[in-house]
Amino acid sequence: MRLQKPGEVNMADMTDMAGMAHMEHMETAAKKAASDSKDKDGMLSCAAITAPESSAPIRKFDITAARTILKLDNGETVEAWTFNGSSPGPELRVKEGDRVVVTLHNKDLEDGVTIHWHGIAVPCSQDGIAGVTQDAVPPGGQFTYTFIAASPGTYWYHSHQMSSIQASKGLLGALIVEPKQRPVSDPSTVEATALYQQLGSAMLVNGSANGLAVPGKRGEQVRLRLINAGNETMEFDVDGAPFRVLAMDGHELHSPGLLDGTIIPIGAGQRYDLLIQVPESRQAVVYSPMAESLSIRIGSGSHPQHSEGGKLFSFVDYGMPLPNDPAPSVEPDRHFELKLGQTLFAKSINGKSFHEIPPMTVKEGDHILISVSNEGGGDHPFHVHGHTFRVLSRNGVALKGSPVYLDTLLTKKGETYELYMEANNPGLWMAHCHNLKHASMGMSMMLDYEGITTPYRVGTKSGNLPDL
Ligand SMILES: [Cu+2]
Repeated sequence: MRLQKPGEVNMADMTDMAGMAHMEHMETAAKKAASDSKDKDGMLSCAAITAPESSAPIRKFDITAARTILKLDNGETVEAWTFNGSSPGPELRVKEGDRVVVTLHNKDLEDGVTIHWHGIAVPCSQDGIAGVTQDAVPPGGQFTYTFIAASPGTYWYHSHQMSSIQASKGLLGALIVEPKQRPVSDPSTVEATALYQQLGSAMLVNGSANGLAVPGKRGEQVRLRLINAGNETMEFDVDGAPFRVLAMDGHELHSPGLLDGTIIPIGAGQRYDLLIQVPESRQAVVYSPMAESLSIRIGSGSHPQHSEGGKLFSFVDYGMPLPNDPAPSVEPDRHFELKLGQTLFAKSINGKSFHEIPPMTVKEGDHILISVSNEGGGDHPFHVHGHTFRVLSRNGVALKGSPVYLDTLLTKKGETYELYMEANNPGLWMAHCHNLKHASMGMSMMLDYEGITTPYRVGTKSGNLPDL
């Protein structure tokens, strides 16, 4: 497990510094760079990249991480790690454009804790990555995150210190950014969040082991925000009513059509917003065979007939192209090919694992093309921090429906996708599989901007182990 626990790694240049004589000097220089904004070599510290002052409305939250004995509603007791005493932690609801200020306190988690804002393009210093953008917050310590919630949608948050351990112990929650103006595609009058997670051995939705009831009258339109905060792909179907996919990963789709008998596969870390109209029979049910006791009952009529089968939803031809589509027509400045697979003992990208994978190095303003292939070892939901990418093609077939913008792409064995991204958020960013167990086994790399450095270090020396 050497790869998971290097002595000391600088994620800005991936050198394993353990035992290097000039290490102390370099660390001091880097820490100094955090206070000056640029050091003498013209390097800019990630720690100095913050949200600019603005007159945006401020929304403040306090979140305390602590060990908690949770009693579930099925009678089971779980030794959990919680945010504000529950798992999931509080649903944070803000308005588009708000300045979100969250103070994280660590009561008693010995390994330290952070919060990563999954899907939000925050400034580098606010991304919550232990050993890259900050040190893990020790017991008794605190860290205040500040960012602008610029893009409305369904997001979530989780610890990115020992993420595979801490997320499954319960350190996660939903983050909803309400739009200033409701999109025309959304006529809903009711909305509900359904966050699915694996807490120890229990599958839960919104912390319940018994499913979810969403009130709704006949004919009413419900916006359902589905969040997969577990490690495995979940497939959902909707019984009793046709439905639409309004948004993926927080980004609205254009002219989404009605679906019936269609299975929605949601990869780990992904979000789907569905629009479901309460039928004449007054109840629709959202059901996942992976979590049979966790169905979502919408409305209050008789239980609809469950229909087996159906075809898998594909975003390749769903919805309509935008009339004035800002489609990326420029030649990419950088092209990266990532093969997600496994070696004998590890999960790998291009045959290497964790800090041994060469980073994708870019500079601000670059147009980036990324080809991602899944060569096996399970589903790999590929997540990029700090950016939203556009999916151009799957298996060589260009998308012909709505444009699709994601932060997490579900890939299945044998699939290849082409993604387009603009380098518009200078920093040091992780790009990893969001089956966090795979990330902890090495399927985690960096997207580094030229000229950005960090005073923080990953490894056993600092105790910052973002993906363990
Ligand atoms: Cu994976």
